[in-house]
Amino acid sequence: MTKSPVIVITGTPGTGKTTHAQMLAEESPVPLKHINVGDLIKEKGLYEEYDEEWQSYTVDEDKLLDELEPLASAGGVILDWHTCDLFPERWPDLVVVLRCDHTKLWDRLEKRGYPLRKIQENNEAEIMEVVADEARSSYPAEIVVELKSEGTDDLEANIASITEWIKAWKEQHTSDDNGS
Ligand code: DAT
Repeated sequence: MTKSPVIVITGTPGTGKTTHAQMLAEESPVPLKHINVGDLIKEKGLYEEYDEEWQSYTVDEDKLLDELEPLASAGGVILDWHTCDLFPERWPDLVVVLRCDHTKLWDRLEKRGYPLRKIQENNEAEIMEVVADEARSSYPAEIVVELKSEGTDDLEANIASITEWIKAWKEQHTSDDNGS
C-alpha cells in the first residue's frame, strides 16, 4: 500500500506553523495527521524540566524520538515544531521552513504574551535564519523549501503549493508501487 508523506513544518515561533499545519491537514488530498510536537511534549511529559525564566521546556530528546518514530515510519503526518534537526534525515519527505518579517513576528509574539527576552531571542533567531540554516544543514536541499508567512494571501498560496507537491508525490509513489 502507498504510504503518505511525512511533512515537517518548521520555523521560528510565531511564523505560522500551527496555522499552516491545521489548514493543510484539512485540505490535503491524502490523509495527514497534524502533530503539534510542543503540545505532545507537554501532554506526554517528554521533557526534563520546565524553565520558569524562559517559559519553556527542556525536551527529553530520546523520549520524544521514541514517541515519534512509529508515527513517522507509518507516514501521513505533519510534524509542527520550531526546530527540526532532531528529526532523522530518513523521516521527512518535505521540510517547509516558514519565514516572516521580524517586525511582524515581534507583534505576533507580543500578542501571545511572551516575556520580552523570549520575544527578543526569537526575533533575533528569525533575522539570523537559525531554523532555515538548521533545515538546510540537516536535509537534502531538494526537500527543503522556505515559504513566506506574513499574511493570509501567503497562507493560502503556501497551502496550495504544498497540496500540489503532495499530489505529485502521490502520483510518483503510486507509479513506483506499480513497478514503472
Ligand atoms: P507558530 O505555530 O509558528 O508558533 P501560529 O500558527 O500559532 O505560529 O501563528 C501565530 C499567529 O500569527 C497566529 O495568531 C496566526 C498568525 N499568523 C501566522 N501566519 C499567518 C499568516 N500567513 N497570515 C496571517 N496570520 C498569520
